[in-house]
Amino acid sequence: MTEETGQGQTIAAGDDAILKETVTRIVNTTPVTDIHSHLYAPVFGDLLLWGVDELLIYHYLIAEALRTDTSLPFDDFWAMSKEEQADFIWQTLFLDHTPYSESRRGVLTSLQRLGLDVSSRNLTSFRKYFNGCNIEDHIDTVFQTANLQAVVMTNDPFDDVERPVWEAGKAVDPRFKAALRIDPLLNDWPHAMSRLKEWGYDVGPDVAAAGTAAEIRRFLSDWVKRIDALYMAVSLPPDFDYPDKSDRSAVIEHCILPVAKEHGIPFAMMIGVKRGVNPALKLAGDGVGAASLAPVERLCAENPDNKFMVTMLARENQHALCVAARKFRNLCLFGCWWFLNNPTLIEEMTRMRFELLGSSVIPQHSDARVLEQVVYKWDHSRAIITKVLIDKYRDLLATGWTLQSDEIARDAAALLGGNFWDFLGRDRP
Ligand code: FIX
Ligand code: ZN
Repeated sequence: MTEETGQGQTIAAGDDAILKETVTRIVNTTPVTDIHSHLYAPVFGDLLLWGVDELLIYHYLIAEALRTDTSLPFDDFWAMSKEEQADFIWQTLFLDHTPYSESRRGVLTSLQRLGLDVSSRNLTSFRKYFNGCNIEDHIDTVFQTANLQAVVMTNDPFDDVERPVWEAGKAVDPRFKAALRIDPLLNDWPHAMSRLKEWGYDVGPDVAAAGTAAEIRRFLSDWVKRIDALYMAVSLPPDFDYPDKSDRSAVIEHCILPVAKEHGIPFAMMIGVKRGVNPALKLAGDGVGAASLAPVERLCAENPDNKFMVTMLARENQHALCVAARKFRNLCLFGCWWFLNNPTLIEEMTRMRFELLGSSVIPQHSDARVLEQVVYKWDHSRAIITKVLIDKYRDLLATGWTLQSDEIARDAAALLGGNFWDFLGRDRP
């Protein structure tokens, strides 16, 4: 039985059609904060990737195309122009074979939701549409279509194209938020050391030496402030351990943890990527491996005043990660990362997370590298979150509990962004 109250509509057991309609409407109309992407604000120029050719040469699709047409040597693919690569991928993955893999379906969802007729199979007409777009207006269209409120970039001070834009102090479109990405600092100290020296930081080979650690902290603090970083982030291999005798552990202990604590920002760890399993595939050549939860547990236990965000790449790690999140309130679990961003695995992970953590999780991020990808990534994930929520609410109603539609709206707002802002201790936008 349903009725209107001060908290919206009351939904009880048996109101299945109303439950489905209400959850679907609310999840679809709740704006998202996308907490991890590789998108850039327009001020970064060519770093902002967009358009159908970029969609087609997404590294997820490169991996699929080069295993589907095995006659093309990798080097010949890399020698092609961007447009030639896109032509090859379109022909191989969409015309010569049926495009039902998640990444291929994703291209079609994005094009369709932007108003293009994918049944035409006419790449030339898709190119024409994008050639006619003004980027500023197009960003508005994409944000509206995806119902996206804000997107967090991946900002790398070691990137020679990106760094000067920040150093020039140019204004950044406020919908694009910053995250300080520091992989070289943690995964390749000798290289990072030479760069830091170049930029005027007095560092040496021994990270734990007081002077060097202080200078690394100064570098981190300078960048956190310069870009107003919402968090500091790193991707880590499956054999990540902490503490150990590595430079990485020393940087975490002496530099990252104190700086993160001082600025009140989380340290985000993305664990389980094996970089360059097949180097011939370049950006498409990374793999996955199961990791240990022990370093995450130790970091959370030993540093209760630090905040940690964690996502893991291996399916095998998902259950233990949920359990760890139950133990540590300073641990925020997020997203279905990369090879997990497929409907089967998103659904499995979302169910498990809702069952173990209720609404205290960030179920998804897009990891979009190309602007229009946010449309499909959020369309596909919203549908799964909706489906799982309906099931969980239905089970709840079976106990005799009743639900207010405002409570469903509260849950959706938390899951699609609110939890992130709350964890940061910042106001929701
Ligand atoms: O390290 C990361 O942030 C990864 O997401 C990327 O390196 C990866 O290439 C990617 O795009 C995955 O979706
Ligand atoms: Zn990423």
